Amino acid sequence: MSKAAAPNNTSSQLQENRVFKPAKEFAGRAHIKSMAHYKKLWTESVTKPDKFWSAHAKAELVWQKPFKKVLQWKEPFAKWFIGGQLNVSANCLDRWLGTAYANKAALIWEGEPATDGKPGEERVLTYSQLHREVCRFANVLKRNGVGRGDRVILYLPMVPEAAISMLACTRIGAVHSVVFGGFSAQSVADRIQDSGAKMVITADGGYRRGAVVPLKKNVDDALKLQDAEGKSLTSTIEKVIVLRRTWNEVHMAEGRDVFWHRELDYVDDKCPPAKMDSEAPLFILYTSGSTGKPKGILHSTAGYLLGAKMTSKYVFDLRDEDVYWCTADVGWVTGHSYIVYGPLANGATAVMYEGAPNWPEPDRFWRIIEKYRVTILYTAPTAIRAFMKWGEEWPKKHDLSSLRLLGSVGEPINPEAWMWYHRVIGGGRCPIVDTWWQTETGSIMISPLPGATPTKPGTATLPFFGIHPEVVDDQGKAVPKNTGGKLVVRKPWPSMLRGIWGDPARFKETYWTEVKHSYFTGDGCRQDKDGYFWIVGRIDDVLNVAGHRIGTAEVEGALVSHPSVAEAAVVGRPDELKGQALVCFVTLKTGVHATPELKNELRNHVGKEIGPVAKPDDVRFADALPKTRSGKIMRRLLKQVAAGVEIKGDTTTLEDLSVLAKLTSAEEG
Ligand code: 7RM
Repeated sequence: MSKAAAPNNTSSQLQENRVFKPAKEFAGRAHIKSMAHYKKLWTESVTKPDKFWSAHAKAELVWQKPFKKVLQWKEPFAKWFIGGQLNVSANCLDRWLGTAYANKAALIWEGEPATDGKPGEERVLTYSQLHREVCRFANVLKRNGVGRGDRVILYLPMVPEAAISMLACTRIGAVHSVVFGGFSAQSVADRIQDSGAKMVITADGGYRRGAVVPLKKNVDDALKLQDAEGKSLTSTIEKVIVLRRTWNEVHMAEGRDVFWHRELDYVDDKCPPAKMDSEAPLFILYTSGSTGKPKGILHSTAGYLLGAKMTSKYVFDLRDEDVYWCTADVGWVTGHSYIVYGPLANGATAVMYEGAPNWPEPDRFWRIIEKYRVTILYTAPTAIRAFMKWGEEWPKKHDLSSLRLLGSVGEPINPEAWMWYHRVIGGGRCPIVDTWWQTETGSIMISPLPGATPTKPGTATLPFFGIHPEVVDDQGKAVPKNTGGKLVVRKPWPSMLRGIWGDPARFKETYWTEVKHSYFTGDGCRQDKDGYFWIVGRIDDVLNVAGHRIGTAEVEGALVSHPSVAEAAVVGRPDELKGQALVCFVTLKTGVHATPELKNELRNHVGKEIGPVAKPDDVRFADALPKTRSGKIMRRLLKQVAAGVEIKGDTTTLEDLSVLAKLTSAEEG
């Protein structure tokens, strides 16, 4: 075994022997019923991509004008379904009118419970009702000067109007850019400036753990911000539309700000869908990279929609009778593709929830699943680990027997969390689809298909149709099985990003320079003997300790497999002898005390799980780990803490700044 491969001999490799075969119920009924069927389709999809994508684009999407050519590839710029015209909102809504789906629930919305103990509000919108609301609001947009190609910032709570405004933009060909409600005024301003948006759609407030998030106030602040020369960052903004949600007092600027509900009085509900070119920009979504300010990831119309639709259908095995719930916020790509566009393009029923998983009690999710008889749950490992920490008693209080499929996204899922999710939430009967993808990829890239793919805890398994991922070395050459390397994608796919808004050079540099003729994902990975892809995490999070390659995710997996540990984050610290030393930040389960003995025990535990090379140099206990709003651990900050330097850079995405303060002031000992 090579040095590089040695650290892979981990608890997760032991999990490779635990194989969960597709349940009979799935193998019999799923869209893809066997491994042979999957392999045949996948092979066709990559050997004859034009034929494959042409057939699926025709079958899945409703076109206003047929496309002439499937793909034009001038690396790194792809154009898909050239000459075609279609409208995303028509594909999500109009196509269901006059069918049995018209009066089916499109969105089931549950608001956050009130502080006085009253249950959360509840709203159901059928396909025909959602269509009407989208048409009316699209007319409001037009009335306020928004047209084809104009950028619109959406800064909203998790209410149906978030989906309505996204769809209304697509109806008239405007380009939305959703900004997560947890971001600051500065982030809103930065995104307005970068995108050159004309309008902001916001709300007076949103509810979060019983408190009101002052969204409109943040927009007011954003619109006042200036650059170093005193120039406004947001001079392109002409109008602000304000939704009444919490009815708290807001300032309305005369001539600029208008109320959503008042505007509806001036419009009717007739709004024909704009004919959009396949390649027309659909949305921009900002995402953090390893350097600089967030990049505006640009997606276009036909390819994105096809990716979102097909992956929703095949990965979640969507059926007419499903009640599907993705717990992401629409401010993230997961919310775009798997709350709004994917499910609606399939005529599915999607649940949308406004609040936190542990407000007012840690059983919110399980209550909602029981109440609406949710059949498919799609959530993140970070949430699963929190539920593990809060204890089994919370899910045990509820009837979760409606669930038939579980999904995971956002980070590698450690085998312990996978097993817990499978046993406690899935009752041992639900397949888990561990879905690997990125904001940039638009839709799921690597994932099991529930009727076909045997799963193993901790791996996203195999590529989706048309996706050609490979693990390569520094020269861009494919590495042998069981060897770590860079994850790349060799061929363009329909839902891939079309660029970074306003910065084609950065697009090329970030994604198409690292490995020749390939899309560089930024993730480290290895394939096992069955060809399954085990994502290690971001390459910048892969450490090199004394010449050994160690995945932070692997060490974290080992740490959380210890009964005392709730969560762990591992970073590198510059070390004169070894290049990098391994520093672990650990939060403990309730009732466990931080002692020097436990530190030693954990070091030895990791040494035992992975190998002596991975034995941590330092274990530090923390009350909580600093995380982005989407639940990703902020390793950049932890690296600085580990190295003992001052915290620098953009900290606006911290879930809780006090967490960081605690860490920096905490003494080692
Ligand atoms: C959907 C989303 C992308 C990064 C990606 C990975 C990590 C996401 C998984 C995963 C292992 C997974 N978009 N990641 N899913 N790692 N297994 N199933 O999260 O743009 O916000 O993040 O997230 O590192 O590069 S994202």
